Amino acid sequence: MHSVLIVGCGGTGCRVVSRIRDGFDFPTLRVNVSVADINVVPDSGMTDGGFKGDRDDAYYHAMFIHDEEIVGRIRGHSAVVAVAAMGGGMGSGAIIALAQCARSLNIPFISVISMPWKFETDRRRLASEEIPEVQKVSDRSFLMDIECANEFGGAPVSMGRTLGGAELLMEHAAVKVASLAETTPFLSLMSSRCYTYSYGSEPSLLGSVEQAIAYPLHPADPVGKKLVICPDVPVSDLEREIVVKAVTDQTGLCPDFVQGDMKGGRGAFIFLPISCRSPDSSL
Ligand SMILES: Nc1nc2c(ncn2[C@@H]2O[C@H](COP(=O)(O)OP(=O)(O)OP(=O)(O)O)[C@@H](O)[C@H]2O)c(=O)[nH]1
Ligand SMILES: [Mg+2]
Repeated sequence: MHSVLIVGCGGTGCRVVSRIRDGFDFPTLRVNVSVADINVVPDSGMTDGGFKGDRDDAYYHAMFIHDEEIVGRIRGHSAVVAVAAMGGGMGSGAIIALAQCARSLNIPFISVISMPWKFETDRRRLASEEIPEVQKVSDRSFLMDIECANEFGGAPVSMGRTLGGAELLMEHAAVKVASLAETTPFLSLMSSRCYTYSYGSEPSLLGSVEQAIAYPLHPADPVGKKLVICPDVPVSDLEREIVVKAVTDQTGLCPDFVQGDMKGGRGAFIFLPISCRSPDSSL
C-alpha cells in the first residue's frame, strides 16, 4: 500500500497523473478547471486577456474554496508529490495553493515541474517568475526544461514527440521520486533543494549513466553537491563500484547510489542538483 499521494495540477499535470493512475497503484488526485477530481472555477474577470499576467493568481485564489477538501484528501499521506507545467495558469496557481495545504499539515511537499519552450515567449517569462515561487514552497523540487527535452539523447525530435516524451519523463520522475520518498530517507538522500533529472538507456549501466549525465533536462552544476544514481534493476557490487568510480572520475564527485527494484529495464535515472532559480535567470 503506497503512502505518498501524487497530485496533478493543470492540464499537463493532470495528463501526467492520469497516466500514473493507469500504470501504477499510487493514490492520485487531479486538480484542473474541468474533468478532474477537484474542478476549480477561476474568477473569470481575472483570467481574461486584460489580466493575463495574473492568471496564476486567479487560479491560486480560486483554490481557497477547495482548501478544506484538499486538506481532507492529503491528510494522512507521508508526502505529496505534485506535477505541473509552469507558464499556463491553473498548474502554477494550484501547485502553490497545494503546497500551502501540505505545509499546514506538516506533510513534505515535493514538486515535479516543467519550463515551457523558448518560443512560448510570454509563458516562458511567466514560468521564470513562477518557478522560484514553487521552489520556495517545496521541500524538494525537480525541474525539467522542455527546451532540453527537445534534444533529449542527442537527436532533435519533433514538437509532438517532445511533448509526449516530456510527459513520459515527468511521469517517470514523479513515480521515481514518490518511490524514493517511501523507501529511502528522502530529504537526506536529496540533500540539495532543487534538482533536475535525466534518464539513460544503453546496453550497459555505465553507458546509461553516462548518457543521462550528458543530457540533463535542465542545465546542471553539481559541483560540490551530490548527484544520485538510480538504476532500474538491482546491480552487483562490482557493477556499482565501476559506475561510481567512473562518475567520480568524470565529475569529481562521489555519487549516491540507490539500488534498483524493477524487474526489467537496463536504464538509469539520474538526479542532478541545480541552483534554485532567481526570477528572470534563463528566459
Ligand atoms: N508535456 C506537455 N506539455 C505541454 C502540453 N501542452 C502544453 N504544454 C506545456 O505546458 C505549459 C502549460 O500548459 P498547461 O499545462 O496546459 O497549462 P495549465 O496549467 O492547464 O494552465 P492554463 O493555461 O490555464 O490552461 C505550456 O506552455 C507548454 O509549454 C502537452 O500536451 N504536454
Ligand atoms: Mg489548462
